[in-house]
Amino acid sequence: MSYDTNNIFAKILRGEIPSHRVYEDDHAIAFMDVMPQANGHTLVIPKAPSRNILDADPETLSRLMPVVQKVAVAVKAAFEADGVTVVQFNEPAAGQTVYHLHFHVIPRNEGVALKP
Ligand code: DGP
Repeated sequence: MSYDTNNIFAKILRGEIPSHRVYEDDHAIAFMDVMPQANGHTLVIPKAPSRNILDADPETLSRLMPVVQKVAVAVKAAFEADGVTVVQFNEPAAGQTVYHLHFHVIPRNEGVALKP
């Protein structure tokens, strides 16, 4: 499948849709998820146009993963969480609904289930 430049995260990157950005560098941004599965649910996306991990080039991934780690550490501390779930989905069959590569960073606490 090809990359659709009108996907919601592409519009967020271009500033056409508002978002609560918590991190930005030359290659990636992080912003709060509008449908959080837990308080502090954050999304990390590359600025490069990849549909998902299946078509992402290795350079995009190698630049993105340190940001995912940085955001995971920051979110865990900011929300005083016991742990962090880092997850991403590829194609509709796997649960992907927005077709710009993204990692979910979700603070977790002992005994607390994710919101559906
Ligand atoms: P996924 O199933 O992995 O494709 O998850 C897409 C996530 O994106 C989902 O948790 C909800 C979030 N989302 C969808 N639309 C918007 C939006 O307009 N703004 C923000 N901040 N998040 C969005």
